[in-house]
Amino acid sequence: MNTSHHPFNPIQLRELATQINTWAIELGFAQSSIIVPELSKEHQQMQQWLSKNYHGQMAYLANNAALRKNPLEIVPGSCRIISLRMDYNPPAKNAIDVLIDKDKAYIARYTLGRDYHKTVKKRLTQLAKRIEQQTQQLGYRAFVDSAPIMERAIAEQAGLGWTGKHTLLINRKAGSYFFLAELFIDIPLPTSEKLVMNNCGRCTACLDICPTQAFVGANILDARRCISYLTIESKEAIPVELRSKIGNRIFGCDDCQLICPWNKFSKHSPEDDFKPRHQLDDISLLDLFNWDEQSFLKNTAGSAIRRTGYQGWQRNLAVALGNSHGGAEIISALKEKRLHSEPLVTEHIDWALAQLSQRKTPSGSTQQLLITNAADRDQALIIKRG
Ligand code: B12
Ligand code: SF4
Ligand code: SF4
Repeated sequence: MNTSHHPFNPIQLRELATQINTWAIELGFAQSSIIVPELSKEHQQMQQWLSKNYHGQMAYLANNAALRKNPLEIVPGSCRIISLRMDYNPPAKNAIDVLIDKDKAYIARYTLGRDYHKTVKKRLTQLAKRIEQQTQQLGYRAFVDSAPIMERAIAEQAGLGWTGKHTLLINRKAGSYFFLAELFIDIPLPTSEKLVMNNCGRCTACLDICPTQAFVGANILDARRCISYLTIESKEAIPVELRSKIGNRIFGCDDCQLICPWNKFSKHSPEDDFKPRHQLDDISLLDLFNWDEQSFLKNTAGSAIRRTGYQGWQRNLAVALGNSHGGAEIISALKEKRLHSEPLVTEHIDWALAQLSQRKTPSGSTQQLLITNAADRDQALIIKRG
């Protein structure tokens, strides 16, 4: 990064800070705030979290501990972080309706459309270019979902929201369906950190609803049990005892956010990029299971779903089919795929076939379901289906 001296007086810096917030909104961000973070407490807690192995196979989370504590050191010459959030909640088929339908595939809301890394990074770069036009010189680096950065802790200090018991950031006016991103810059702009009150109160709905009981307690997630980890990050077999709890969630999970009362304030994102592609918000498990590798690659081009790879995709679908109503078509598709699959997938197909052969009635699952009425989320009910 260029560490050149910027000859701006305090008034110009203040004006620039205000302009940056306006440009950020024009570029599709919901909010931005400038900060010099102080993360020693969060860093220490993260070390504790890592020492319990809650991160599973996400070894990258244990790397770069020193940089995580002092993020500005990641970009030599930088002296401020612009912390931003972008809403993603897409207009899509009602999440609960999909979760209840055991033959449909549930894909987390954040990834129904284009890969957010691409969209958000592009906007961050556009924001940097606008600042550069104004200042002539700018050293910067853009990050979104970048591993060595504690994005949530930074955004919390910046005042973009508070950390909910589910470990995600919540904004009073917008809920939690947003991405976090950062622009590191070398201009000493006035900071705008703000302490946001924690509004979780006595609520524990997210902790209680989690289908795999992944929370060790408030604010502490054992990622190894989280469906998001199991279906996206893990390259291994899904633990047998968790398979039936996964239900029809084939890529990520939103239950702890769907139940959160603050998400009644979430508005649909105006971004076309986040709108569902290939009807991924309303598609049957069988249709997706029938995709061959080429179709998978073609249909997930430019989508974050590619991250799981074709094997991971098939593994996840096999588990969900084992939790479905079953029927001749599903059983024959599983048997057919079994002939051409790698051992990881074959083992999950065998599990699915065994589940379906044991099933006497179509709805034998004790899967926890979440029923909420979008019009009145306060009336959210949690029921067990026997
Ligand atoms: C690794 C990761 C995951 C992992 C682990 C999640 C987790 N909670 O850590 C997995 C794969 C499970 C995951 C899942 C999801 N993720 Co994710 N993930 C990340 C990533 C890359 C790093 C997060 C991290 O550092 N985790 C490590 C742990 C240590 O962090 P932590 O929970 O905040 O740790 C604190 C607590 O453990 C606490 N603690 C520890 N001990 C103690 C003791 C006490 C007493 C207390 C009070 C606290 C405490 O202190 C720690 C530090 O503050 C970030 C991007 C980034 N670079 O920050 C995105 C990020 C957090 N994920 C995001 C999203 C959207 C999701 C999902 C919703 C996706 C989905 N729909 O499937 C789910 C939500 C699951 C959940 N409830 O968290 C967004 C969240 C946006 C927001 N509104 O907050 C982020 C910020 C990505 C982004 N750029 O937008 N994710
Ligand atoms: S994303 Fe799903 S599995 Fe993960 S913690 Fe939230 S409710 Fe539990
Ligand atoms: S569900 Fe309740 S406890 Fe969980 S994050 Fe939302 S308000 Fe906080």
